[in-house]
Amino acid sequence: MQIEKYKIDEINQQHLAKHRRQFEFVAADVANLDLVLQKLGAFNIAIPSWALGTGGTRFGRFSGGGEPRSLEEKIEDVGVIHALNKSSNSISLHIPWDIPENAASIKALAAQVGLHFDAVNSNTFQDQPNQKHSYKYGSLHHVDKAVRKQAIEHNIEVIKYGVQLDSKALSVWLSDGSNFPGQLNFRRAFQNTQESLQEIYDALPDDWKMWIEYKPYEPNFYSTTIGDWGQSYLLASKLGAKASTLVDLGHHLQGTNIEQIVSILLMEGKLAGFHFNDSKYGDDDLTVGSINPYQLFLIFNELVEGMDARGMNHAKDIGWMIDASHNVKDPIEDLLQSVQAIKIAYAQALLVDKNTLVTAQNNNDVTLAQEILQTAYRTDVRPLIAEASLLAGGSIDPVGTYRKLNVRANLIKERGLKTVATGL
Ligand code: LRH
Ligand code: MN
Ligand code: MN
Repeated sequence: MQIEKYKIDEINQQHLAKHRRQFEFVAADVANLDLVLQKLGAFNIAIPSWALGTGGTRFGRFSGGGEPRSLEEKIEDVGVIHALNKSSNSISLHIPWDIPENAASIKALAAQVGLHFDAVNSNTFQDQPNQKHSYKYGSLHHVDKAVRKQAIEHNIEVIKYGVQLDSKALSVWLSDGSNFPGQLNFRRAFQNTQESLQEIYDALPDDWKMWIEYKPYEPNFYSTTIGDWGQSYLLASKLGAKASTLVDLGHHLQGTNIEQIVSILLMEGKLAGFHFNDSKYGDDDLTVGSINPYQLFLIFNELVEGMDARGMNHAKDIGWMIDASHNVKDPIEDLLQSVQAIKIAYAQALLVDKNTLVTAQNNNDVTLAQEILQTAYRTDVRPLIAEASLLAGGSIDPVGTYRKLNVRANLIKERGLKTVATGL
């Protein structure tokens, strides 16, 4: 199913007068309006192929109906998202959850709806049917070389799929760790991981990157071999220029100052990009911006400042992706909300009065520095997002338009009520 542009335009038309009033009100005080709109227009966030179905917990899973039953249908769904928000022009595959058997036709299908392929993700945290060695005690860090070899080969195979799709990065997340003290020699586990990653790194094409994700716990509950940004950074530094650290917002212990981590990684040229989501307790994979939107803004504030300082292109020079899961919401609605939340935080960060902030910082004027950040954060930038979307041919109100067009009901009619998508 595809959404024709005229249908989006028709619905936009109904809201145009109100949008104009709201836009002009906020735009009047935005000094760099054209630049902000242009940057918002260029900004895209990748959608993971595993987020298009209803997630679940180990206690149960409640299907929402009309879920994509194949990679082709997942591409269709991302096409719907992109048609509405004009900010989701790529899809990230998790292999073997989604195997592009016929890469040429998959690529052509994606291109038809304006999509390309973002990073490919390897999976050595689950055993696959007919797999020779088990990952029960880890993969790249495993004490047994044969298991490590199997995991290395899987990653190299994932790169090969990615090459066929014109992806340019391999995302590696390892669940490797231990459940009890004494189970593991930390140093040996780390060195094995490094050696294994080196072999994968050596198989990367010249124009590819390796993104190393960290996570403190789960599924292992005593130690994780790449448990924090320091361990990821250390590996990325040892491996070389193509390797860098991927920040998944949910992969931090409560209270961690993520924006500071982002700032330092960026300074060192080692920030790969993001897996966006939100969390209250752990790796909750909630809709971006649903719990702590101020933190998201503060991260974007560091990003805008740090990327500008390094002369980086906001839209291209790091990876932007959502990594969320939806237990009770329509996944497409949830993803639309997530993308909007990211754009809101980005727009607010673009509004920060940087020169005055620098002066306030240099004068130790703490109150003024806080005022500057909060003034930007408290600006209702939604009309700016709507305007950028309108200019790009998208919807003023993606979730509202999705509902008015009855997309889910049509998908259920087409695909059925009892559908199960692969993924989380
Ligand atoms: C691990 C993780 C990682 C995986 C994805 C499915 O918690 O964030 O990025 O690839 O979930
Ligand atoms: Mn992730
Ligand atoms: Mn996660």
